[in-house]
Amino acid sequence: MCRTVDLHQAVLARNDENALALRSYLGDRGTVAVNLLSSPGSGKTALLEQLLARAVAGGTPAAAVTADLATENDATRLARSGAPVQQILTDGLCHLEAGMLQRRLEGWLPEGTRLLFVENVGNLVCPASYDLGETLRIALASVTEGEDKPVKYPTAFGLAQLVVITKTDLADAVGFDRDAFLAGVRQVNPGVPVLETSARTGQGVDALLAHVLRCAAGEETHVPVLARQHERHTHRHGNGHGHPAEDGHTHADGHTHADGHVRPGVRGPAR
Ligand SMILES: Nc1nc2c(ncn2[C@@H]2O[C@H](COP(=O)(O)OP(=O)(O)OP(=O)(O)O)[C@@H](O)[C@H]2O)c(=O)[nH]1
Ligand SMILES: [Mg+2]
Repeated sequence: MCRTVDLHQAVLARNDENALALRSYLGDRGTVAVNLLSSPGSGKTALLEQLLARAVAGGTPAAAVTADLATENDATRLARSGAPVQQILTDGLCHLEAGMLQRRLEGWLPEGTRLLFVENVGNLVCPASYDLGETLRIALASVTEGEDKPVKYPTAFGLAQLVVITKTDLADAVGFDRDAFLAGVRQVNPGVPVLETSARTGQGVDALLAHVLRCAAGEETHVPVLARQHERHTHRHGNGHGHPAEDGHTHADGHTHADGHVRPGVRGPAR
């Protein structure tokens, strides 16, 4: 008998299991993971350099893992902050997976790390579907990329719990249409907080770190509509519960629908 196996769905399902284990591993250590996702060159590393330096100066134990297909350039840049940093080379893969991150953390993640920043591979498509056990997912876009990125990449921006506009020092030079960008964000992810930053001038970096710390303390949560829709879909068709999920109820495995993180099984459509 022949059986059709959807390889992509199988890979995502395995990642969800690994992300569940990773979330619990991090939770046991009191570590909160922040997943940064954007297109190549939009300024993830530059912003992280600033965030890590401020976290270190402010006495918040922070660490970072950065992923690329090639080179250790970003790890070298981030390590200048004084925070512990690891580079993952993905061997051609366009995204990070939970298992890859967990393997890198084991035996390395320093005791007492409060914030673990994870710079994903520069890509607005593949990484969007992979839960990394994070508590906060940030989608970034620089003013030089154009205003339409949120609507062109609705999974990446639709599953974010925070959207960050980068390189605002260049906004006037490139004629960035802020209102159009914000309208696009509202369309794919109503209610998501949006912060504006420049790693060059430092604008908005303190506010961003403060937001991350509030999320880590559970004081700031945003559950994207897209995440709720996918969760309902998963519950009806994928996980055997046989009923759509309602926000606020608790399952036998202890997870609830009001806790604000993008849960295993909550992901964008397969691409
Ligand atoms: N003017 C200006 N340039 C910036 C800013 N942030 C980053 N850049 C520049 O943009 C380029 C790319 O920045 P990176 O931080 O390497 O971008 P990235 O998102 O980490 O790139 P990948 O890791 O390749 O995906 C570099 O030349 C930075 O100096 C900013 O706020 N303002
Ligand atoms: Mg980078």
